[in-house]
Amino acid sequence: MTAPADVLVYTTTYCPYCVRAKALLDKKGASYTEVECTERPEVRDWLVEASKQRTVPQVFINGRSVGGFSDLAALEKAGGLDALLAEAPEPDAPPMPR
Ligand SMILES: N[C@@H](CCC(=O)N[C@@H](CS)C(=O)NCC(=O)O)C(=O)O
Repeated sequence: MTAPADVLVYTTTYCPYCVRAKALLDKKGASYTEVECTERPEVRDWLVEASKQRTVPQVFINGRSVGGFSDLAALEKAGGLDALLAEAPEPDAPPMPR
């Protein structure tokens, strides 16, 4: 499946959950942009605000916070991930740090 959705995965180095989140998206055939924020404290601060979580990874689909790997896996298990990945982004979606 090729996802038209704008998928952003915020990661840090040495993060096993980040690896798992990316592996799940790879398995789904979803394309995504990885935003490595180990050395980007301003992005980490933004992430806490935007996701209400302090851990990485944080996954956003079309600007919507999905959460971390466990949230992504739960969404997939519940059968809700495909629909989100199939949605096209809004043309006027707010900009996200990349
Ligand atoms: N339930 C979360 C756990 C994520 C997690 O514990 N991530 C670690 C890195 S692999 C983390 O962010 N630890 C705290 C930190 O690095 O500040 C998920 O599935 O994404």
